Order: sequence, then C-alpha cells, then structure tokens
Amino acid sequence: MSDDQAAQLSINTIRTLSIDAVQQAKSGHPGTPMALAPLVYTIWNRVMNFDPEDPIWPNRDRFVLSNGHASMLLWSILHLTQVQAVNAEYERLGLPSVTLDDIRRFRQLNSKAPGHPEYHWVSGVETTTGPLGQGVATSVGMALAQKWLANHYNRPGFDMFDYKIYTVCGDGCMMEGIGSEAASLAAHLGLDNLCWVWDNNHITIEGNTSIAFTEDVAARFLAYGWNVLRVGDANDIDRIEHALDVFRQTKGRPTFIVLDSHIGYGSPHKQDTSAAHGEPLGDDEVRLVKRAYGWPEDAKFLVPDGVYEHFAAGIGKRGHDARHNWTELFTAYRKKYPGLATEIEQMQKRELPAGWDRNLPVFDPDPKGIAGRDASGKVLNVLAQNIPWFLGGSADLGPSNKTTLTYEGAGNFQAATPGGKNLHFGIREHAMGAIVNGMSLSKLRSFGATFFIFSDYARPAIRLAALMELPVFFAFTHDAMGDGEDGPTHQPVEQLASLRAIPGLVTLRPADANEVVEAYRYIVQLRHQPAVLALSRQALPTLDRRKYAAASGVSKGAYVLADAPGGKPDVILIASGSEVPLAVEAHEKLLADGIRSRVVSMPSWDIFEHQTQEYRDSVLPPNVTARVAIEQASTFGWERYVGLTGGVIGMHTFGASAPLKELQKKFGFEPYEIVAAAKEQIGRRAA
Ligand SMILES: Cc1ncc(C[n+]2csc(CCOP(=O)(O)OP(=O)(O)O)c2C)c(N)n1
Ligand SMILES: [Mg+2]
Repeated sequence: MSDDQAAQLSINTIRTLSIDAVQQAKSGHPGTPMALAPLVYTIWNRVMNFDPEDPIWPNRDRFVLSNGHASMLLWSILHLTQVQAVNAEYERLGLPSVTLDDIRRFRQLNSKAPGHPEYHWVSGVETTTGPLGQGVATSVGMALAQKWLANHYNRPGFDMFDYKIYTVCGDGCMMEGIGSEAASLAAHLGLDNLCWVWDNNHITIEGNTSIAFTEDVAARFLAYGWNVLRVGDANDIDRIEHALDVFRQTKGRPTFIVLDSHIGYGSPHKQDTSAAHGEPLGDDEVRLVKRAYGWPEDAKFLVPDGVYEHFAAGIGKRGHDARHNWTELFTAYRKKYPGLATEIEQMQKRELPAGWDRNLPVFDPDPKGIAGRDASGKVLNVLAQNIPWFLGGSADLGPSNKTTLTYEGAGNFQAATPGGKNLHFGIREHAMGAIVNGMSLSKLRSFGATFFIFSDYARPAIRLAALMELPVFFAFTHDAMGDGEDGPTHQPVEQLASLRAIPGLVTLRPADANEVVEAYRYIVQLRHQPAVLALSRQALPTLDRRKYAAASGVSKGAYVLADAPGGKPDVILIASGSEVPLAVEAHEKLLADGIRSRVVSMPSWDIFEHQTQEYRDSVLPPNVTARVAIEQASTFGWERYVGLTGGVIGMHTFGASAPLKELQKKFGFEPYEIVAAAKEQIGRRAA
C-alpha cells in the first residue's frame, strides 16, 4: 500500500466508523465527520506532536474539536491512534482510551464514546465541547497558557514548552459571540501558537447559512489581525498540510484557515444538505455512501488491515520520539533548574508548592472593617507570590474588583510580555470564562473577575468548568445591593441561587475579611472543583473572633458564629456575606431582650452539604424550627434551611437605584426587622 492509499484508507475508516456509530445509536451527527475526516487525519497523523501512549504529556500539541457534535471524529481518531487511558490521579492505566466496542456503543451509558467530547470522562479529550463557541474560546486560554509557560520555564537550550493548539470549528462557533470575543483577544495577544480551522460548509441545522449568516468571515478575521488562509477543497490533504505548515511558520498572529467542505461528503442524497447534520443516514444511504468510498457495503465498524499500523507509523512514531526527546531534556533541565522542574511537576498534578499559604493576612477586629473585595485583593497578591503559576485578571474591572496584582514584578500579560500575571480580558466576560478554563486545562491556577451581576455572561463557561471538574475560580464583586446608586441593572438578585444550582460548583459569600481569607484557603486547595466568590463592594465590619467563633468555620460551609449562652437556642438566624453583621446585631438585641438566638454564618451551601449529618445537625439542630434566613438575594431555595415555616428576609423583586442605606431600609435589611422576624418565629412556635 502506498502512503497515499494508506492515507485514503485511514480517512475512509474515520468516515465509516462515524457513519456506523451514528446509525447504530440511531442518533448523532454523521455529516461533519464525513467531511472533516481528511482534516482530522492530516492534523493528527501528519502534523501534531502528540504521543498516544501518554495523552497528558505536558508539551503535547493540543487538539480542540469546537464543533463538538462531530464527536465521532474524535472517538475515531482516539481509537485508531490507540490513545491510552489515564485516571484522575494522572496515572496511565495501560488500557485504550476508546475501544471499538465503545464506538459500537456510541452515545450509550458508560461508553467512552459519549454524544459530545467530555474532558473528565475520556482521556485524550482536551476540553469538553458541545455548547458552540466554547471550544474556540477555550483554545485561546490554552494558547495564552503556552505563552506564559514558555516565558516562565523555557531556558536557553531548554524549550520545555513549545506546543501548538489546533482547533476545529464550524459555522456555529463563528456565529456565537463568544467566538468573536475570543478571536479579538487572541489577535491582540499575538497568539501565533493558535490555529483555528473553520469548516466552511454553509450548512447549519435549519438549512443553508444564507438564511442567517452572510458576513465575510475571512475579512472579519483579517480585521482582528489574524493570518487568514484558505483551502478550497477539504479532501486535499496536501493543501491542508501546507496550510498547517504556513501556520507553524507564522509569527506574531494566530492563523485562521477557511476550509471549504461538503457536509455528508459522499452521500448521494444528503451531501451539502442539513439532513446530513444531525441524524443517521439510513441503511440504504449508508450502503450508497460506502459504495462511493469504495468500501465493502455491508461491513460495519471495519478497521481494514494496515490502518492501525499507518497511524502508529505516523503520529505514533513522531509523538513517541517527541515525548522521549522532551523527557530526556527534562532530566537535564531538572539537574540544571531543580526548582523550576519541581514547579512543573507539581503544577501538572495540581499540587501546591510548599509555603503556598505563607503570609496570608489576619484581620484585626474593626467595626468599620474592610470591603470583601479589598480583603480579596490583599489575599490574591499573597497567593500570586506564593504560587508561581497562579494568575488571572478581570474583564476591565480590575480597579473595581481589586484583582490587580500590584506587587513588584507581577507584570501585565501582553504579546510582548507573556510572563505577566495580570490578564486584561477586556470587556469580554463570555470569553474570559472559557479562557480561564483553557488556562486551567493547561494546569495553570487561573482566575477571572467581574461584577457579580455579570457572572451571567461567564456562566456557560463556569458550568463547563464544573462539568470538567476544573479548579478555576472567579472573584465576583459588588455581590448584592451594595452597588446602590448603579441600580437594578447592576444589583444581583438571582445569581447566587442560580450558581448554587450548578452541580459541583463551590459558591462562597464571605461575611468579613477573615472569612475572605478562609474562603481562599479553601478554594486554593481544590483540585477538581471550580469556585466562585461573591464579595462585597462596601466595607463590612471585621468581626471580633475572640468574642465570636473563628473564621476557619468557613471550611465547613456554615458554622455557629454566635450562640445563646450555653447553647440551646430558641431561634436560629442564618445569613451570608453582608447580612451576617446584621444578624449579629439582631442577635445582640435579642439577647438583651432575653431571647436565646444563634447566628449561623453560612458562606457556602455546597460545602455545608458535604459535611456529616452530625455536623449539620449540630449547626442547625432539627428540633429548632424557629429560623430566619437573611440574605440580600433571591429567597429562592432558603426553605431548605429554614423549612416551610421559617422566615426569609431576602429579595422578591429587582433592586433600585439609591444609596445603600436607603435600599437596606426599603428592602427590609435592618436589625429591627430581623428581630421582629425572630420574635414572630418564636411566637409561631408558642402558638
Ligand atoms: C450554544 C449552542 N447553541 C445551539 C446548539 C445546537 N446545535 C448543535 S449543532 C448546531 C448547528 C451547528 O452548525 P455548524 O457549526 O455549521 O455545524 P455543521 O452542521 O456544519 O457540522 C446547533 C445549532 C449548540 N450545540 N450550542
Ligand atoms: Mg456548518
């Protein structure tokens, strides 16, 4: 078999595996794998430095399938290149990542060939995709991370990080706004390690793109500052390879390749129609397609002789050599730069360097106190100095979010200064979320920031971070009505409830500066969970921890901050964030009135939910049903902790534009209201 014949056979294997899997599953997307098999073949077998034996080798090239519905491309290539599985502890298991049996069970429970690429589930998947636009934006984070890693760790003769990122995307990713935000920033940052290939097939679900998408995409990318190339025939693997060569030689800007393709290529009745996008071809059409490919018409899940070998001789050998050279180089690197080598190893396993929590501030009691965002800024500046690979930034609100790293040498990340630790995402929250994810997938400890209200703009990426089990975090400030005069557009109401609803996401709303410190202490130690912090804009009193319980209770999600003398409260006040000091004030008034109240500071529902039943009952004794929750946010969900008879002082409407003090009065966030609610609860019990 000539090399060209082997290539064609391999490409048709990807195509027919995809067709058969979709047909068997009776659902899925056959058309795009049929069209893009030559592209994926070329990237993987001819270009990428990726060793199937070790899919988490740090300097591997990255492949992102942003049009995640074409997942069969990935399952086929992971199978045919014999990528090996690794577990969550980064150990190689000596098993294939995706077996032919998984492909036969495409989209079925427990198959390693699920409907869309799942990062935490299948080794060799670099990021979860499916929500269009997320993949392309995430790949910008990967490219940014490579630049930072190269700047920080490469030394003369030691290019420890010089990998590239190959991203495949469709019309959907080009239409989604997040893709535009990310493309704009990628060009600004001169990310010449990044290549997007756009599957220009003029087809989406509803039909031809002429119904909704007629802009000049190439011109748009030129305007951003990308290097724009075009390959007019998606079957021309030499041209594709050439374009990828041009990408690798291009300096100073990312590369965008327009690839003209035919969805459902080879299907006599469905090619170039949206019918090829998202449903099985049907048995008869499958036969016709296989005939067109010169394939045995009745064969199913066929991997012809020579195909595995062809991939082994291509990506297998190239990847193996590249990794071995790297490993040898790393051995020499470790001798010469032991400290840096240790950092690389720790980072890869998401471990923390010794002394990571050195010099974390402790705040003295202070009735005037300090804003959550200011305390956060102080902590961030300590952590970023203690953890070399800890970096992030804001979507143009750094001065407001107090996320700017101000210590000597922190620097700004720009094209000319890729070692900077302050990222400027610009006003691009959607892309920021995905970029932070991409950086974390590259093992950096990355964070983003904006006003809490705009967490909505980053939410799809936060959801994916939770799904991928990535330890990213977001510092969201202006967490409630504290934004005062800015009014209801800027005052979060439903954001806390909605973030609390995301499985696996840690949501924290600290009550004072010491809770902020403890919240960070908790977050930084997470290895497989994202977190969001809701931080106050206004100063909050720093509680006297000699009088009240220690802030370390934050690590349990909720804790008894103040109690009735000798315990055994008659009423429990539960609060988070800025409402904790209010609850404490109410508690002192109740005590003076001879009423036994307890204050529970509850910065995090999710963390609390993970404590033992015994602990939870000790904080919220089941027999004390007189309860009041106070939180300047939607009351949605508080029944969980106060019961159906409990009281909730929260938001039932949007906020309003006025100074904070007036808003507190208007919406009932005053100690006397809490006292009244507590008394009502006790009265209810007595009645
Ligand atoms: C954010 C988001 N919106 C909608 C969808 C549903 N969806 C999946 S594929 C698709 C059409 C994508 O068209 P294109 O990217 O051109 O892919 P092609 O059909 O060419 O493979 C849509 C709307 C989605 N996956 N993500
Ligand atoms: Mg399309």
